[in-house]
Amino acid sequence: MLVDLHEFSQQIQQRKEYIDNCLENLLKKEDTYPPVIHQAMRYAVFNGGKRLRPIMVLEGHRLAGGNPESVSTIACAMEMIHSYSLVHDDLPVMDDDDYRRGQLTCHRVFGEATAILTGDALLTEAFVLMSGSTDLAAQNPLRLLQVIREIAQAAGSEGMIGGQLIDLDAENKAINREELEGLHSLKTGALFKASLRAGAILGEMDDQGLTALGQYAHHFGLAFQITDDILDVDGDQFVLGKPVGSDAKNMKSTYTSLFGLDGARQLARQCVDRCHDSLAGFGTEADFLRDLATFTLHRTV
Ligand code: GRG
Repeated sequence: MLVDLHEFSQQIQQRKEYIDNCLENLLKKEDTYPPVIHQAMRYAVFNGGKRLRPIMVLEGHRLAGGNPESVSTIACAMEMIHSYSLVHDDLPVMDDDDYRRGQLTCHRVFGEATAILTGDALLTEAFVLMSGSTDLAAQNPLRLLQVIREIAQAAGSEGMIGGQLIDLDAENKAINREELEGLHSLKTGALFKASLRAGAILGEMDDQGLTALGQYAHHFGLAFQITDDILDVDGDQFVLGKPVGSDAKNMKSTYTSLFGLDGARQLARQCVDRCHDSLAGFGTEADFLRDLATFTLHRTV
């Protein structure tokens, strides 16, 4: 860790507040006709999320030498895509969750049909915003097209949606480490990778740099997923003596069910080391990303 945890969480907080402001301006107001869908879209986006994907878009651009504010629309679009995925993931037909981050889930407040439409609307609006980024289009239309395409692919059937499908399919089945890694690199890693690359592509970073950022994001996604699994079981389930990784609704293979809590922690540290290795070609300008990876090991939410 190059800076202390407290100082770094303040840096994240500042960036999160910047993104929140941009989202506030970009999302349609609650009284836009028809109001219910616009209320639900805002409800889904303003739920206390960490804004990691948009932070990565800004950071990729800054690393490429650009002004992060010039890619704020792309950053917000990534958050809308992420928010859509969470709304759909919480639906009764998927994870059937009543709460997300301590707040009632979208379908519990607005009903299932509206929640499906809310996810659809957030995904669609993300592409309305990105394709309407006239400043970026004027600077380099081909790079903007490349970014929109990479983001669509990352969210689609060979990216996040594909990962979600493999995950659903893996319920109540034993899967090995390779399969678990494959599904999470699609389900979680693809959006991180697209976010970091999007900012960097728009900043005209060279291919070597882009490949390195892609590798960082891949390992970051895995570290993030492993720590997610650790946070899910660390505490209650052990205290209550339930089997690690057990779930009231279904059985899923997780990093903690495969490797135990200590094994998962060790794997997370290895992924963070790989993140740092990926950044070897960058100087101190990449310290934020180095710290972000290390910070993942200490996260509590
Ligand atoms: C339903 C299309 C569709 C996709 C769902 C992303 C996803 C795929 C499901 C989310 C469920 C989940 C717990 C995934 C594991 C890690 C993860 C992506 C957690 C949520 O991301 P955070 O922690 O969310 O960045 P916040 O709340 O900070 O926005």
